[in-house]
Amino acid sequence: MPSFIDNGTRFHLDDPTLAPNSAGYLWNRRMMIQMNSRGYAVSQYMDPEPRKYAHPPIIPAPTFMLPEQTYYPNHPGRFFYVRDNDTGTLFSAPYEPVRARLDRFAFEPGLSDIRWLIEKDGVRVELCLVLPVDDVAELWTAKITNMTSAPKKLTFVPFFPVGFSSWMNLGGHFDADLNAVLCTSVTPYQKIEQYFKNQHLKDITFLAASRRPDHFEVGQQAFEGEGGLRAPSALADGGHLRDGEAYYEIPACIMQWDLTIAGGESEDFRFLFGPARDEAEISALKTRYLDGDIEQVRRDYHAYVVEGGRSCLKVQSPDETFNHVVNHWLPRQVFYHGDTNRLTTDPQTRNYLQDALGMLFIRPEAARAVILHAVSQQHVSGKMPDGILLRPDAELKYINQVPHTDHGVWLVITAKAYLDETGDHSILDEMVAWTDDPAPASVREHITRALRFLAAAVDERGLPYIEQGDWCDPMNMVGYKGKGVSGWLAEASSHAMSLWSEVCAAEGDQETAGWLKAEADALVERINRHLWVGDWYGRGITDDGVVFGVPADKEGRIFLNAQSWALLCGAADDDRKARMLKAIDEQLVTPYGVEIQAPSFTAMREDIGRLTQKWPGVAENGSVYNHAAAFYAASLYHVGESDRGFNVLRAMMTNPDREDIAARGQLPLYIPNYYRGAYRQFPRTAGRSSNLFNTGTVAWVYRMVIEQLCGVRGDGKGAVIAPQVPSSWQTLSFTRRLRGATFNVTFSRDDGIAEQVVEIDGQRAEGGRLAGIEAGRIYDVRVKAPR
Ligand code: CEZ
Repeated sequence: MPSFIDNGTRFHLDDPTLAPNSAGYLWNRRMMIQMNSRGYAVSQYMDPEPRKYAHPPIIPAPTFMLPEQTYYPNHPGRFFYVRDNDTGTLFSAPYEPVRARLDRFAFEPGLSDIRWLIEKDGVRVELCLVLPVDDVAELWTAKITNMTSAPKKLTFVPFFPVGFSSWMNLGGHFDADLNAVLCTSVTPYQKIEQYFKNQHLKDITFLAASRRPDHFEVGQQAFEGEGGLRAPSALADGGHLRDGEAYYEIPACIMQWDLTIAGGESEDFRFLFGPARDEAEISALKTRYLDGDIEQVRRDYHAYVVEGGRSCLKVQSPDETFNHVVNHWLPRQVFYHGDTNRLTTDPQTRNYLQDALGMLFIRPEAARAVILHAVSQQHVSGKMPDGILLRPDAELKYINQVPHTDHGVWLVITAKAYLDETGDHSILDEMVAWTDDPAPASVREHITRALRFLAAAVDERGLPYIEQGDWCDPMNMVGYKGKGVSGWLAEASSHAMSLWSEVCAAEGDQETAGWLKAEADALVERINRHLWVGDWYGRGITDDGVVFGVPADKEGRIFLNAQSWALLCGAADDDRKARMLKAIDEQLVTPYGVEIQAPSFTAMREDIGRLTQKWPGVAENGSVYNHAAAFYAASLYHVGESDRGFNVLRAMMTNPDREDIAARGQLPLYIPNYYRGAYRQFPRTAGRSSNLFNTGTVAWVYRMVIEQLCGVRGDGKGAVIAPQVPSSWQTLSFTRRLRGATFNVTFSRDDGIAEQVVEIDGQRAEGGRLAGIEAGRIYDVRVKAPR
C-alpha cells in the first residue's frame, strides 16, 4: 500500500507499475537529479551553463527539463542486473530494464536521499542514492543479501548508460588506477573561439567503484547484443563482460562481480557516478566520497537540505497528507527553487523574483539579495529585463530573448512581501545603479520607477501592452504588432500599484502613494469598461482590437488569470464576483484542480499565438496549470472565500492512495507545474502530472498557507493573526517563526461565539493585531472561531 513513512519525511511505493513516471529528486547548487521509481534518471549540472553527463541515444533539448518526461528502453538511468548463476534467472534493480516480476518492490524517496528495496527469488537488493553538498557527483550504495539459508552464486552488474554525448568524439575505457570506467568525449563545436571556451568542460562521465570488478564493458552495443537491455547478450548463458572499450561507439559504465554469498550474508558496494574534466578530478572525488565516511556525507547533505531549508511553519491539522506536504515537501521544493534558481544562469525575471517570494519564508536574507540583484539589472527607464544574469559571462537565452511586459509586477509583489515578513525597511534606502546608468538610486526609487514604466506602457484605452507575452510566455501573438493589450497585466499592475501605494504611504511619501492609488483605481475603471463581457473578464484585446477569452469564443472562452487578478486588484464587486465564480465552477473546475482556460485550443489562433498550438490540456493550453491555480487560491483567500481557496490548493497535492497516484502518475512529494486539463474534451488523460517540479506555484502556495490559512503575517512593526481555517477543520495547531519570534497557535471552534477571537498570551488582541514583535519571544496564541 503506497503511503508516507518516517513521519512523512519519506514515501513508500510498493508497485513499480502503479505510476511508471513517479519520481523523487535531489539537488545541490551545482546539480539536480530526478530519479524515477523504475531506475530512469534525468540529471543536469552547471558547468557553468546547464549540461548533462548521461545522454539519451539522441540529441534532446539540452538545457531545460521537458514536461511529461517520457522514458524508453535506452533512456539514461541507473540500473543493476543480478543473475542467479544456479538458476540462470536475471532481474534488474530497481526494475528497468529487465522488468522481471519481483517478490517485493519498495521505492522510498526521502528528504535527503532516494532508496529502493527489491527482492527476487531469495535475493534482496538495497540501493540508496545521496549527493554531496558541494560537488557534482552521485554517491550510490548497493547491498546484495542472500535471504536463503543456502549459498548463492550471483553475478552483479551495475549498468549506467552514458549515451550519445558528442558527434565529434566519444568513447571510453576502464582505468585500473582509478578503478573506474571513463566515458570520454569532446563537446562538439565549429568556431575556433569555442575550442578555447570549452577548455574547462567536464567531458568525461565516470563510474568509480569501491571494489575491483572481475570484468567490465564500455561498449553499450557490445553489452546489449541481440538480446537488448531486457536480456543483454553479454549476460546470456552465464556469459561475462568482455573487458571491452568503446571507440566512437555509444559508451556505458558497466562492471561485473561474480559473488558467492553464504546464506543470510550480504555484500556491500559503493559507486561514484558523475562528470569530470580529467583523471585528477576523479581521483579527488574518489578520495572525498568513495574512500571517505559515507555516513558523514549523508549527515552533511541531510543538514544541507533539511536544516538549510528549514521551514518557518510546522502544522498539525486533521489532514495528515496536508501536514506532511506542508511540513516537509513544500518547503523543500521552495528551498530547491531559491537555492538553485532552477539551475540556469539567466532565470526569467518573473521566476527569479517569485522563487524569492518563497525563499523569503526560509532564508529572508537570500530574498533580500535577489531584490537588490534584480534592480541592479533594471533599465533607468524603469523597465525590468526579461531575464536576470547570475554570472558576468552569462547571456540572455531562449525565452529571455522574447519581449514580455509583466516583469515589473513581480518586483513589487516580492519587495512588499519582504517588507511584511522582515520589517526590514532599510532595504528601501539601499543605493543601486541601473544596468544602463551608473548613477545609483534607492531601491524605493527603482521599484516606483518600475511602476511608472508599467503605467506609461499603455494604449489609447490606458491598458498595458502585451508585446510578445505577459506572465503567459507562449501568448506571443496577441500584441506582437504593437497594439494588443493584456487584461491580466492591467489587473496585476493595479494590484501592484495598490501594494506599493501602501508602502509609500507608510514611508510618508503621500504624493507617490496618492499617484499610485489613482493609477490603480483608473486601471480598475478601464478593466471594468473594456474587459467585462457577459459574466466574466476577458483575457485581453488583440492587435486587431478583438477582446478574447469571452463567451463568444468557441475555444479559450474563459481564462482563470483574468478572474483571479480581478479579485486581487478589487475590480470585481460582489455581483460580478458571484457570476465569475459560478462561471469558473461550471467551466474550469475539474477533479484534479482548476484549469487555466477552457475550452482548450484545438487549432492555431494567430491573434493569440504559440499557446494555442500546444496539445489541448497541456501546459498553458488548458491544463490545471498550478501556478495559475495558486493565483486563484490566493485571490479567494484575499476576498475571504477561504474554503474555496483551500479546495483549490488542496487539489494540487496528490493523495497517497493507489487511485490518486495512478490517476496523476506521481507521488505526493512535489507540486508539478501542471496536471493535464481539457477535462471536458479529453477526459482520458486529464489529471496526468507533468512531473516537472520547476514551478512558481510553490512559492505562492507556501506563502498562502503561512499568511492566509494559518494567517500569521508581519505587518509594519507588528503582526496580524487572522487564520482562515477550512470550515471542515475543528482544530488546527501550528508553530510559526516570524522575525525571530515564535508563535505557538492553537485554533479551535466554539458554539458560543459569533466571530473569530484571538488571544495572545491570554490577552484579547483586537483584530488579531500585535503592535510589535519581540525577537526571541515565544507567543502563546489561542484562536477561537464559531463552529
Ligand atoms: O515556462 C513557464 C515560465 O517559466 O511558463 C509560465 C511562465 O509564467 C513562467 O515564467 C507560463 O507561461 O515556453 C513555453 O511554452 C513553456 O511552457 C514555458 O512557458 C514554461 C515551461 O514549460 C516551464 O513551465
